[in-house]
Amino acid sequence: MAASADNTTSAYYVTTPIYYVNDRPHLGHAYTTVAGDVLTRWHRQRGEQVWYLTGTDEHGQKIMRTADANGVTPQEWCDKLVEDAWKPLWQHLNIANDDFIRTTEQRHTDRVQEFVQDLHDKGEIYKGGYEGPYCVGCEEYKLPAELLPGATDDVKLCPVHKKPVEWLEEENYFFRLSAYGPKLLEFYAANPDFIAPASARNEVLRFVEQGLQDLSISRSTFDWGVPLPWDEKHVLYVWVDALQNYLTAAGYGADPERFARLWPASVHLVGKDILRFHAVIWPAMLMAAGLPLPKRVVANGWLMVGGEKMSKSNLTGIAPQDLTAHFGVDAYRYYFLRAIPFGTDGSFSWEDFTARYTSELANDFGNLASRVAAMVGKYFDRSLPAATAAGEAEQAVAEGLATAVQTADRKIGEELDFAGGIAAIFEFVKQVNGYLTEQEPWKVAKDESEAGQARLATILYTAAEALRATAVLLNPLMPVTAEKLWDSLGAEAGLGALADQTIATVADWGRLPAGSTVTKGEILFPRLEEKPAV
Ligand code: ME8
Repeated sequence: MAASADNTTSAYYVTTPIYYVNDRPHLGHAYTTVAGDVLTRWHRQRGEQVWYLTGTDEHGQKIMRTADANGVTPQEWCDKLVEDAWKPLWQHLNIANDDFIRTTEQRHTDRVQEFVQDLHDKGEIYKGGYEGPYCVGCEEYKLPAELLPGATDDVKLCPVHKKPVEWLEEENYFFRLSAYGPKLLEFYAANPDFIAPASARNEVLRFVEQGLQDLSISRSTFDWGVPLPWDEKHVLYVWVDALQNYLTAAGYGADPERFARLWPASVHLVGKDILRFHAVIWPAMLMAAGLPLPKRVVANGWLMVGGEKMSKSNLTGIAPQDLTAHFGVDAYRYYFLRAIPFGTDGSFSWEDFTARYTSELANDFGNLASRVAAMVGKYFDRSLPAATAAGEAEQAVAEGLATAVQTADRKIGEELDFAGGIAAIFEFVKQVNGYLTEQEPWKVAKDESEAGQARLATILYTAAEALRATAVLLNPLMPVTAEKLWDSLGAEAGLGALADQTIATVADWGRLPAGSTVTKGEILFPRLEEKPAV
């Protein structure tokens, strides 16, 4: 069968980091994964082909030690956590990933061996010795200068984990990373959008300008990893193994048609803690292999607690599920992206979440939806009337929508400025609320003249049409709520499924047909219960 046109166009391919499975997922992991989900859903809503990848990083000393400490094999440990904790959370948060990759899968380990063998054959890998301080938490050799003082003179701490580093001395294989400094700098200069935000880009530039050292890419003191094909006493360094997941899942070495469609990746989403791996080591490895480089690496900031990066050892004690149980899944997806400008650090608080839930979601948006449905029910027996008396006020709402769509599409779809894009959509929601307050349909309803009824019909049509567009714009962010709104507007009968509405047409005014059956569905954002004790 001939490939259809669809199969040959390139897809918008977004990845999250693959997370270590030494523990359960926390708010920080969910933050990056929700961001990627909103980004890919936005591009799907544009009608583009999309591929969204997440997964788990299962090799290395950290996982091995955790499994040991729990009296199971590393594979048993990974299998259990992936199935019991990681996949269920992504399902719970409505993450629409197209694939889930695990680095212990054979589809991955085979490709990794081929990739490193190729680099070895090309002379990019050589044997040497290395000694230095190593942090198992980071799975990385550290530079003595970056360590923090410990309890005694001979104890030094990792600056990220604040735990003692270990002194390692090994015979390893090395990747000639140092040769790639100038080529990387040239690439960054030619591709100013490769790394975002600007602060992250500058940090990487300064780091590479100082000169790069060759990278130790194998370990021989433990065996939980991918064996080097030419020397099976060594396993591949976990980061080199992990980074290649992006190639494996794209079909590298296995499915040329898919690989052509997906590679290079459009966006690698990462936390800023792992930016150097993605913006320095990874592109250098790809250059060495002669493969195209990803288009962008975008780093999110840290969710903080008590002034420190939120991590497994420093949790708030709040799991994502504790928050969704209280606020609901859609509000959870909304809150972190709305409250923290993407790329900057931010703190979470129950108070702030509660305040935004109440004022933005329940009052501004939820109430608007239920008021409009109630009035169409009351005055027009649930049948959406036509707007026969539109004037300047209605024109202003239509223009407000056009602006919101343009801004949100640029900010969310291109700039990954989720907070800015969501703000643009909610500005529009505010504008519609203001329009109703000014037009006072509940007063106009008392005017039984033909002109009065035509005005009432026009006002309610305008508000319902604005909600039609809002449902489409919020679908990538809050899919369950958007679907409820779509149902309540009776939009499917005239316009088809919500998923099939495109961003390109969302601002075309007047799409929702008069005569649609508008019903008051369930309340979109119910009043919150008392805050639970956590
Ligand atoms: O680094 N705030 O895995 P990991 C925001 N396996 N984001 C956070 C966060 C926080 N407090 N804590 C974690 C690894 N994250 C490697 C990746 S990729 C080839 C290999 C998010 O389990 C953020 O995206 O430590 C960060 O980069 C990632 O989780 C680290 O997850």
